[in-house]
Amino acid sequence: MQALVLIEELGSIRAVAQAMSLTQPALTAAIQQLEAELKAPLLVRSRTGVTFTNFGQAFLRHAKLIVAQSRRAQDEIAQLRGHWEGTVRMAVSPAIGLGLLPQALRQFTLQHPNVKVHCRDGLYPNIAPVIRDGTLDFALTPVHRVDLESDLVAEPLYSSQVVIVSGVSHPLSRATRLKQLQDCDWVMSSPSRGPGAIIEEAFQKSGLAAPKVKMLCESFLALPAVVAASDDWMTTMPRVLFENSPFKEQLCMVPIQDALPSPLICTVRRHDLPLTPAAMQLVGWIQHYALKRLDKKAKN
Ligand code: TSU
Repeated sequence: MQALVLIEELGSIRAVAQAMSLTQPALTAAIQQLEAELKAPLLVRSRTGVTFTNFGQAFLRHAKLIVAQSRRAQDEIAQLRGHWEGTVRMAVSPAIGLGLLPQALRQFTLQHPNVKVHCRDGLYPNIAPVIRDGTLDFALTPVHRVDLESDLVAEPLYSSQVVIVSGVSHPLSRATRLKQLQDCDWVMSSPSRGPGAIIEEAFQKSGLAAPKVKMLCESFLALPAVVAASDDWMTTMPRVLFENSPFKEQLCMVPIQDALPSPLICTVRRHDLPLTPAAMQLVGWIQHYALKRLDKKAKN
């Protein structure tokens, strides 16, 4: 099963045999034995590589979950025995990555120096398949809770602040009302069910026609650069991303007075997969700093 998961990742039996320190004939024989047991071909081998049959794709969905679960089971037992090792795998939104994550990780890695952390970018709903198949332990991402699929659970952390941003030379960079922006060209930072859709929601609430979306840019590394280099594009991004952007000098936070929706950042995980003790502790640190942040906000 592990080999099949790796075959999908690496695309070649030879590469997988190497990665698993097996000979190619031994790996091929193991896969053939599995195919014989299942009475179904899983792979199609060709000169250009290897692809999955429909049976193979169906089996792979189970294999991924089983491989991820057995890794978690090993981690959990080791951690319950007091051996804090293994890996926590998560995805984070840009607001978390630039906001709470650095402090939370610092505390966590001081506490558990032998637990590896694998952190990647990701927003709901795009990230849902890799939470579902067990690749990730959890994601820290904005979610419309009404929109959450029933096999996932979301626990709220805090609301992030979103701002409208243009290049400094955009003719409407000093606009104060949403309706002034109705003819602008927009760069969306996520597909429609993600937080980038906030601008669509804001336009709808203000009784404006849907914004003209000219580009979908799902790279938060490229987004500020792309907008900074243009005189005609507007976008939305988390305030913390604008404030920390190396392109800040070429960007302008458009001072719109109409309220914009604030995405609720949540911890999202599969409802039927409990977190490992290490994952729980890391989430605990994130919750700790989220609460501190809420306290500070309430005091100001
Ligand atoms: S964040 O979740 O607060 O990082 C976020 C991401 C993307 C957009 C708004 C907020 C557009």
